[in-house]
Amino acid sequence: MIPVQGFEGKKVAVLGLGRSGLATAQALEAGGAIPLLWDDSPEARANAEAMDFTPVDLGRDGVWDDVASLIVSPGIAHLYPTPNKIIANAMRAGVPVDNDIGLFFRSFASHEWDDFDTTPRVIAVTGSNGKSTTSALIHHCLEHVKRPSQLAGNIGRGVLDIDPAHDGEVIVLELSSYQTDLARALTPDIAVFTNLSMDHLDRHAGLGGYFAAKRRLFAEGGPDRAVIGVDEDEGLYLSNQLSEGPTDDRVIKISVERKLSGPGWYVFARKGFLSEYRKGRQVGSIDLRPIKGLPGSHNHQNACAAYAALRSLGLAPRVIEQGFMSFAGLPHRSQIVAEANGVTYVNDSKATNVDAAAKALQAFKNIRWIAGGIGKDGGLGDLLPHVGSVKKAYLIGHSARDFALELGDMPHEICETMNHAVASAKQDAQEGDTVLLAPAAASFDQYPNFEKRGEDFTNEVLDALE
Ligand code: UMA
Repeated sequence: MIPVQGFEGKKVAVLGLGRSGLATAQALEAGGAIPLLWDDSPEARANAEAMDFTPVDLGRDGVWDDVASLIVSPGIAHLYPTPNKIIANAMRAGVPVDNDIGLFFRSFASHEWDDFDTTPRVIAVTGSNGKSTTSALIHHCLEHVKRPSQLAGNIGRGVLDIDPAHDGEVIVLELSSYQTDLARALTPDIAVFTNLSMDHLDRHAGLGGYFAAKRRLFAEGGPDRAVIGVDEDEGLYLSNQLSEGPTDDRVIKISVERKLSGPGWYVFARKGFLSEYRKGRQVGSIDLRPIKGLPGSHNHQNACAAYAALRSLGLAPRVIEQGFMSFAGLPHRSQIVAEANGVTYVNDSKATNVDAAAKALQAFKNIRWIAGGIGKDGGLGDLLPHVGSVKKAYLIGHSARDFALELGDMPHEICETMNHAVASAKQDAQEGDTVLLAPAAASFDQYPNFEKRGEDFTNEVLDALE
């Protein structure tokens, strides 16, 4: 773990005792701070007690008198839709509110680094979609070249849980808007912005607030190198703000919608071919089509982002290509879980919003589409232009009927459960079809999280094929 610096002998409150909160508590203690821990859930408090921590009720009077900081877990709202009461009280008492990401950036560098030949570096990846795959792909390619590397953040491992860096190590962090919004220090060496689409709007009071939260990654101290997806207006604007002019190659622009040209540094993918141009000359290219772990244009965008980050670390194009070839993809993201009788079964449970689902729908043909759960604001809206490859939809969960209304004439069936949806899709499927779970909705009506939903789909498929 990374011992937290700067709070020796001081009390630091920690709200939320999930993955990030428990790692934070341990890292604070390792750095000599006195953590005061609380979670609104009795079960989470019991977990903490099992780890020898004693929870302290942060709701009681006078608790903030000598507390140096409050560290908040990303899932707990500090402002919108309404601030959590404990956070609001801390703010009223003038206690600085921060999160594990802020603690990480202030604590990561250590005196041991004085003896290193190569200073450790941090790559931070944000964006609405593709940030997990991009982060994992960067990490995979670094491992492929045997460069020391660790992967943490929104992808599932608390950032303070990682081991102190080795000489030349590269830490790859996936950061959500919840995490970038609150962090008091955000100083990656390389920052990546994949794309922006509607998500988490309740937590940021709309798209502007959501973009502002992500932009903080590029504002606080400024990374040495920024990799920016410019296919949306927001990315284009961000790249413009960071750049001194057309020849400034501190910003690497990436696209999957158009060929980028000019005197700067560009990486783009068209018709399955990735190209890198610098100072007007092509310096690298990769045929992405045979790479099984990166199907579809959304994954080609992830490949462009990872490629650009790795190039800025100095890896050669051929070495990156070899890394891409051996990348198996991430669970729940365009993950092929079975192939039988000419039918492919794909789990994209991570497609929790319309934009991610649209990308999955564009990556495959002859689709039997399993969708539904808790739909997001705006319904299926932006997805409808991309359903051309869908033969039939199998609708589950809370939004099944609403989705059915929006799909209009498209063949569909209200299935309610995953079991029913998989059984119907399997029965209907013909050779050459893809049965695709891409829900375009959150999972919480039927599952604790998208991972459990993806696992249920996979198990239902494997059972049905037995
Ligand atoms: N809690 C309270 N009071 C509240 C709300 C929650 O005490 O009002 C407590 C809960 O009882 C629970 C704890 O807070 O014990 C959970 O905190 P959390 O939701 O922040 O979950 P963690 O386990 O700490 O996981 C967090 C990220 N979760 C969220 O952002 C919601 C994980 O991202 C991340 O992997 C992990 O830190 C390690 O960094 C998950 C996620 O869903 C994958 N991210 C969102 C997404 O990808 O869309 C942003």
